[in-house]
Amino acid sequence: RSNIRTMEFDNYYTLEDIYAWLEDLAARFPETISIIIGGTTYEGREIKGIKISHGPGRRAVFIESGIHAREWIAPATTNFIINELVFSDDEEIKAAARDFDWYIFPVTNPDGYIWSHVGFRLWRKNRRPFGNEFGVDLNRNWNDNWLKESANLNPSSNTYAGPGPFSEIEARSLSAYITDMADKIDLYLSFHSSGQILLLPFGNTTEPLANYYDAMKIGRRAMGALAFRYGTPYTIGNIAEAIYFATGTSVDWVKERLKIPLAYCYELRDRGQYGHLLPPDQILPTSEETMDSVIEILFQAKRY
Ligand code: ING
Ligand code: ZN
Repeated sequence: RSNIRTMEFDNYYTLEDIYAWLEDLAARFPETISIIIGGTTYEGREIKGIKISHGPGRRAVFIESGIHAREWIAPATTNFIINELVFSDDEEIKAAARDFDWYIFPVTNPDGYIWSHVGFRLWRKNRRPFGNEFGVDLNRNWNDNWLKESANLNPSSNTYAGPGPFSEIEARSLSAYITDMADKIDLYLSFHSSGQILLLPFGNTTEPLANYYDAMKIGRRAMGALAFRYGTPYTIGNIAEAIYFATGTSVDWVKERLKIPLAYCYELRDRGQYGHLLPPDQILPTSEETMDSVIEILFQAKRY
């Protein structure tokens, strides 16, 4: 199939279909949409994303999604956000689309995503081989406090941090892409599942560092907006206090190394009933409520 013109939100899509849809959008709206390549994978694929821009000089929102292969609701929700930014008639969404440059990567671990479709559904890591084992956890491989907490040096582990910081081409090349445009990024979002938790840096300490209190305040209001639609409850806190100690993660790296003012990680639905195997009938409600919260973050951030 060479392209798909409409993305439905009643099922999960393959990498091929997501990429074809992005290409089709860029072909249809060449003035505002372009394909961006955030990096390369071990198996030689592109990390393909989309840039939406209504003109020069705008601040940016950066969305990194699907860094963990099995968390299919993350790319699905990210595709919905893209779809809304392009097609919505809602005035607030149109304003958000117009006022920011959007850099969006629905699948930042393409090799793993494919493996979760054709090999093992619950695959998490990338697909680089290490002897008889495979894969580095791409959310433990970033060069900030690498290997300090909750990550390890055993390739058989689901949280294998890799042989060194940025040893993995996916994390290394994507980080270089982000670095090149860091000055214009106001908001960095990373989408995962599951647990219904909004996480903010840092993962190596429960200390309320940097702009913790402001980020918490914005986050609480955003989760209020999220719950308004379907009542879905989220907890919120820094990584170490809200879930577990974890280092070498993307949000800590962009916050600490690039000083991006706001960085959040969403653990999307649910709270464990289905976990990463979230039924397709929850794609749409999850996406809608998440979009509501992203718009609210931007609204709150303007005042911040
Ligand atoms: N959870 C995330 C993980 O990488 C996380 C939680 C996100 C930790 C961001 C640190 C930073 O473990 C899942 N489900 O992957
Ligand atoms: Zn994850």
